[in-house]
Amino acid sequence: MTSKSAAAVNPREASLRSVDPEIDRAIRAEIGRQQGTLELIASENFVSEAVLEAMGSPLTNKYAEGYPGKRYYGGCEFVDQAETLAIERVKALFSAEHANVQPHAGAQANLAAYLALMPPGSTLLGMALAHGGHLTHGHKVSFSGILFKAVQYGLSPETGLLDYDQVLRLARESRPQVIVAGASAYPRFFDFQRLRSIADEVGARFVFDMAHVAGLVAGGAHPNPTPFADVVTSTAHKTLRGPRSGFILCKNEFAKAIDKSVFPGMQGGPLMHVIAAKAVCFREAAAPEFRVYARQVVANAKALADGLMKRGYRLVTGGTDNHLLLVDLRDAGFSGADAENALHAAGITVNKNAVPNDPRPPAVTSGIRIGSAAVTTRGMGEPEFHRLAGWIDDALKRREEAASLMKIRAQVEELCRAFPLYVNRSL
Ligand code: DSN
Repeated sequence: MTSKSAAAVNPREASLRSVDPEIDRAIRAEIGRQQGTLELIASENFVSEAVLEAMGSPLTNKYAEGYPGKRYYGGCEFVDQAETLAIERVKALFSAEHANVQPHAGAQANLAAYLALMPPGSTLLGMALAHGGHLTHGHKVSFSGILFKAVQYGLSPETGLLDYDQVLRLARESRPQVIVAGASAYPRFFDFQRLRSIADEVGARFVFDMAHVAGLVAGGAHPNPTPFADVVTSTAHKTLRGPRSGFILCKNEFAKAIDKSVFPGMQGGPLMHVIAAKAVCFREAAAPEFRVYARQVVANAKALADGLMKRGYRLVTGGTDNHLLLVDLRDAGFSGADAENALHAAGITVNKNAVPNDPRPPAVTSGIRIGSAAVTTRGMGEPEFHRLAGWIDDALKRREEAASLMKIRAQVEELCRAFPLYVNRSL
């Protein structure tokens, strides 16, 4: 006869609701928020139930430092299968020679890429956060500006577009070891060929951070940086619609250095449940329906851009090629923070965002960034985005009228009910 110790815990015996009602309540409230509001934060999306299932699986229990077939722990035969599937799928998706799917997030992917290509103290040329770049592209408060001599490029004041002549000039002057491109708030394509030739001219490595547009690339709605860059970094959770996490693609020449830089250089045990969820995401993104999705994301962003410009709003670069737009509120008489708050009250979630040459501080800003990926996942198309442009305009004009904002919110909620989300997750 076997006896069960009092210390035994069968994870299936108790639900979250009974073990931790406070956390359960917070999660349910958040699901309700996602279901009942319009999510327009450009870096967010809604993952599938299949991705959620993989993320919530007991693979979280497994330590697997190392790589498939070369682990520092026993019992890795099944997580090896999951990681190998993720690697092969993401290589096929982006036509990459080598992939590392272990970075916990995009910032880690960038750190690992830089440290694989240059020692601390080297020069990094990247796009300024204030011009649409990213903290990890050389901002002084991030490791990228602390560990490296960061030189920053930006947009041309005349055209509002990325100033490639400035990139070339700064590259010639500073002789960087790495040039990084890619953005979190730039609505246009990058000229990969031009950046490649600038990097070649000064003997730099070229890293492209495609975190924002990875899903558009996978779905054929955006050019693929992989043939041009030495290393491509990304997250999986933005337009690519996967779990919150990062990954790195590179030429075979850099494979060993990248893998060593991720583990043991930068991380310990990989999150195997998240890697399994990435594999699911890469499979979903390879399906023909994902190509339809990616095209619709861009069409919806363009519809919203047209709707806002028609109503007199100024957009940085005058429109969009991708999933996001940046509304320039410098002449509007109210700030990005005011706009974010008014839209929040109307059930529309965006983030305040600096615009180039923003006179306001980063916690206030003179812009809002709007993205189309998440609501497109709900099935919304151009007609809904045309309505959305009207609501955004109304909410900003009536930003001090609580009753008007509530009225818009009621219409938003009605629209959300027509495009349900996570229907199997009852509240
Ligand atoms: N914070 C992300 C974004 O919102 O774009 C980038 O890391």
